[in-house]
Amino acid sequence: MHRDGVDQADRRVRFGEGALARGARTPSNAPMRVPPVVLLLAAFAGMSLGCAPGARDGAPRNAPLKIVILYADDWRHDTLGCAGNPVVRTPNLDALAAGGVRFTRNSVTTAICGVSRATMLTGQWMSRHGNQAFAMFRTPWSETFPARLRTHGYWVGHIGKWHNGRFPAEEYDSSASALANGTHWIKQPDGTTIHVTQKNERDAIDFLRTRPTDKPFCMTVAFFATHAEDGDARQYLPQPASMSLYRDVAIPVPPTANDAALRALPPFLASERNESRRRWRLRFDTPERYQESMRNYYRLATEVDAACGRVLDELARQGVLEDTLVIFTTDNGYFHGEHGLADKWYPYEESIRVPLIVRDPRMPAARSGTTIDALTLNADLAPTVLAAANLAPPAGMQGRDIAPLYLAADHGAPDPAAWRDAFLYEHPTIQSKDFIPASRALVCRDWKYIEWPEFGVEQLFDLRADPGETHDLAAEPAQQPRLAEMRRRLEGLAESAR
Ligand SMILES: [Ca+2]
Repeated sequence: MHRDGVDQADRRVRFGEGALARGARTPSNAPMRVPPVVLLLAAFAGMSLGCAPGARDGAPRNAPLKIVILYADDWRHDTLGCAGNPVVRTPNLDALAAGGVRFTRNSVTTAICGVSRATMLTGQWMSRHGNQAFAMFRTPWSETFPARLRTHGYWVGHIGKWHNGRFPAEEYDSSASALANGTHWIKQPDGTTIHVTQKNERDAIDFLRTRPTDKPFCMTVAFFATHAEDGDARQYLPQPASMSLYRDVAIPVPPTANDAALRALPPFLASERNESRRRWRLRFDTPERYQESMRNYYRLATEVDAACGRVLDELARQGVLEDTLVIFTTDNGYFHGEHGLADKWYPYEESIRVPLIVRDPRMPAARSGTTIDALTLNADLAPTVLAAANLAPPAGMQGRDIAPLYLAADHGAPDPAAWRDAFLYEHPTIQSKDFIPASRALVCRDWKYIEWPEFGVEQLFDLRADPGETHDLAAEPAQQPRLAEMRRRLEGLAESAR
């Protein structure tokens, strides 16, 4: 019943099938419903107003875009073929990036499912939305992007994983398929089982086929994959049809997946009481287990990629792909054994950086297939979606509309004066400081300052010289002025995040 999941993705690579792989968005043949002159005007508006939020104000308005957010779980920035990963096959997401723009320095402000999803919905840091783990956030629902869209006439649906307390079904037009499960295989009412990625895809396509066609829609597809199945020692349970994928591939072991990097961590992270180490033992503690875990993890990713391809094919079949803002992103990154760790939570790059691919029909054709390295965040998603619907963000929303970064026709880097050059990362204690300790960080383009408040420990990394973050410079006498400045700046951002 799910045999064609990966096969179809493979065919697309070989034969160029599928709406995106056919090159529907190449500059010369992009079938746009919006007249090119309108796009041109929008592009000029974006240029002249720079990167300020609400830069489209005063510009000729396009119709509100339809919105599809493809949202995967525990999937870091480089688990994409188009991001240079030498193993994982993601032909549909690669095609999405080829017809859109990929943000290479996109991060989450908190790397754990529930908190990051609350930020995605509210456009706020944890300090403001108040969800410290997996409960409902304290921000009024009316200030979330789904609520604003629905109030303004959108048909709004949430498919798949929900990790913010009780799912508020009454706030959505279509929500029968919101899932609270944490398993890869789901028992259905008729006694059969279905893989969670298949169910996510099926529910998404049902939403698209049953929506009213006289109003715009917004659909979030929250895939459970590539999250591990926490209660199963095997951790990753892909579909049988995927098992031939990567079977003969030797997955490269990251350069910092070793004992030396583990010993370089603060001792409370290198401790066997730390949950990241327990999960490392489940997944990565022998070379054989490392290979098997990563193969299965990448199989789950390729299954999500194929599901995304079929959702996009459905948009194309309905003739609405060129009216739709499509976003692919995820809720947090993931350690693949780097530093001797597994999972996420901590402020290192593997854990906080996530993919962000945006395909926007307003985008100048010359932007197709380009990348942008501005420091974008999960907090930017809500205001970006609202702006695409011609709606202003609520006053308490803290992220910024990223569209001005790609609506400008030139390929240059964003004006550093017009976009953030640093951001606050924050993570709560989960259970206890020994299990998952709290952390904060100031992340700049080239430097990162990390604070572990429960242990009074600080770290400082030169990201340019030391991208693996294995040489802590916090004790270096020459770095004390920088350390003091970064401490001060972190406090300032933390204050304004509340
Ligand atoms: Ca997650």
